[in-house]
Amino acid sequence: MKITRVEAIPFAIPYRKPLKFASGEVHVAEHVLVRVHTDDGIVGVAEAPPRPFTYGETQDGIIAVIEKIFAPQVVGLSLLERETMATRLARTVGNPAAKAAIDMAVWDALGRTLDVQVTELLGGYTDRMRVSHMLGFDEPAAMVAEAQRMRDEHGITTFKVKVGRRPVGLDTAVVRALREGLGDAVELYVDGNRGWTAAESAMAMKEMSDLGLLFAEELCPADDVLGRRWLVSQVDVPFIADESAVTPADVTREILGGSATAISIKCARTGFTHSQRVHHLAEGLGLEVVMGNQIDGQLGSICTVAFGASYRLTSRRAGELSNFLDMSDDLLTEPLQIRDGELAIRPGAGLGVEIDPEKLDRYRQDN
Ligand code: MUC
Ligand code: MG
Repeated sequence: MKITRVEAIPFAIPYRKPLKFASGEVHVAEHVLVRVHTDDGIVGVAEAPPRPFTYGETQDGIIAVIEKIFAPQVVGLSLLERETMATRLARTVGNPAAKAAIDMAVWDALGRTLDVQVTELLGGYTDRMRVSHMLGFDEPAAMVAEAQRMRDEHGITTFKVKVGRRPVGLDTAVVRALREGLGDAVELYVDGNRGWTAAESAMAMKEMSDLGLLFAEELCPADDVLGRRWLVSQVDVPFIADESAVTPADVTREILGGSATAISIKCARTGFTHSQRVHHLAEGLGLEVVMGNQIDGQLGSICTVAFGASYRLTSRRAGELSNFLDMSDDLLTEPLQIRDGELAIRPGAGLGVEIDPEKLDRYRQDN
């Protein structure tokens, strides 16, 4: 069970439909495939999606920090020494996606070694989650058509709407059009990616107060400390901290300071080990939790559902598991399928997925 090698492989797969939101846009999935090898011949896999506009990581930077700093610190450890590994990686500040991918690949390798699913190792609560689809910036009619297509083709009935444009009416018109076009049976919530001020956010939420929103997420920057507390005190739906609350310490600060009332857990930035810590904290604090998406491919999405299905709290709400539908292709031998609005974990050991060698050859950028 000893780790012998950690590989970081850059790959690029274009998006069929680029995702646009207040803090950036993504046209090509330029991710890093991480493979953790053991002395038993086991290989665990995970992917790191760089999000330079959110966490400052780039594809080149993720590869460099894994090859130069992290791999030498984990090679030689047993798959069971995950706490030692987490402590070693924590000596380096930042680099959340690089650390998370190593952590998840180690859990996958452990599951394959023991012949159990990662979900069983973590908590084993259920085997599937309802799916929430993310709608990026576009004209109202196009966003309604996209949501209707997701509902009709995949049975998805929960939508996260990207907001944060100016004037705020651009986005409130979209949410109104979605409610009118899809009716009361769908769940809608909004994510501003810090695009508005607190005052703009309050105005927008007031304008949308009749639309039955489920949540509001990161409408304005958490660094506008008093403005955000003021906003959260008057919004009458749970206010999700996403990029402002990555670590348990961030979550504690945001929640106890009154700057958020719910949290997003993203395995792409906290892996499984630290996502567990955030989950346990959220459970203790009695928070709403949404399993978020860092615009992951299929490998990242299977990681998210594997974790989300492990606990009651993380599987209660629809998880953001469908961004891969906007990609032109992927790396897995068997593509993920969203059926009746749900994504199930894979039955095999670990994460239960395999990388297709031909696809990896086609999309890797280092050969
Ligand atoms: C989200 O929830 O914000 C956009 C940037 C990122 O890191 O994740 C996405 C979705
Ligand atoms: Mg968000």
